[in-house]
Amino acid sequence: MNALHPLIAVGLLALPSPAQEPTPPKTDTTLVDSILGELGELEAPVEYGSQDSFIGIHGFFDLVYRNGENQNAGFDLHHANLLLDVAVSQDADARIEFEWEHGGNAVETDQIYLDYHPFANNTSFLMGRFYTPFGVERRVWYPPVSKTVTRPLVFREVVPGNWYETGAMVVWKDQDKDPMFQVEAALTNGLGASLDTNPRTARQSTDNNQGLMFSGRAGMEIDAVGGGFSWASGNYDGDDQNAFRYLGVDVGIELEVASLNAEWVSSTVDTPLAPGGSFDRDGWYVQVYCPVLKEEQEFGLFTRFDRVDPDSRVADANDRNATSLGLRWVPSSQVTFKMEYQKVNPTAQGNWPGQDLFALQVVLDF
Ligand SMILES: [Ca+2]
Ligand SMILES: [Ca+2]
Repeated sequence: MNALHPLIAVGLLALPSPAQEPTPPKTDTTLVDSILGELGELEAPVEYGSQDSFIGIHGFFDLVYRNGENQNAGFDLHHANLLLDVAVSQDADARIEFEWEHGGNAVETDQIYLDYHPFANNTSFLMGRFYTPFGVERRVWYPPVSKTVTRPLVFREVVPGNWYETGAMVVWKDQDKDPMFQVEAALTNGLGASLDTNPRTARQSTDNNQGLMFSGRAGMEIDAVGGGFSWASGNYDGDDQNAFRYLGVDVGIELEVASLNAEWVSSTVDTPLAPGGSFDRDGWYVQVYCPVLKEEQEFGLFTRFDRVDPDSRVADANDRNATSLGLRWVPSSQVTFKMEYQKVNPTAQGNWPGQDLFALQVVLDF
């Protein structure tokens, strides 16, 4: 932040009051010196900080109207996110992301990390809280970017949604080549005690055990086709006895007429109730987006097929698939409208409430 230019400051002090006849201004040089001295100190705080930081402030919010079978209908101010992206120096950047979810009922800091890249070979070291390098849905979930209103079932019930972790990560990218390779690897606290019952609440800020989680993704892009393998493993209970493992595969194809994204995830969780036993969770999705308009206004159609089995031990109504159809319209810069119809089908008998869902979303990003 620039303080007042010293000449402007002197000019302000010297201005006559409008009610008076213009008279030669008298300048209290002692006062001017004193104020300029204070301004000088404001420009260079002694405690911390850099005069040369560049701070980008961005964010978005989205309002969703949902009407699903056997559910309450209504509006949800789903996300309001504020992102500070700070360029501190040639080799250090930072990101801080605050999220107010559901009108502020849930407040989280999704990401706070230092991105340190002292070498010129496309290697970054992230330290702090960041999204686990597993799969690629984490890169496109933001409502202004995502083509759909809902997120894939497998990334809510197997992978814990915005899977943030605290620790350190290295990102290596061979970005100027074709094919392009990218490797991300992280050592973090890992998931916590509720993983066997609820993956989303198993995300944790401070570790509940001695063990760390290793996770990573190795990916490649050739022209319009990309893909990768992801892995995560650790122990989730307080005694480091019960392990979890995640394996993921992703594929993406970007063509002029359509883009296709597909991911498959499988996870094994040791079962504390049956020592030596374990169960599996798995699921996948395929999503296709077809742009109809690209210039000035964007308009496109999407469809997605989801499949999830959150617990291999039982065949119940939680084993289900979902088919989504919808459209996305960007009528003016930074304003996005989406409409989605989702039909959910349990693949086993059970007590799942049929969730024929109709959703409307408006997003503003800035
Ligand atoms: Ca741990
Ligand atoms: Ca099942």
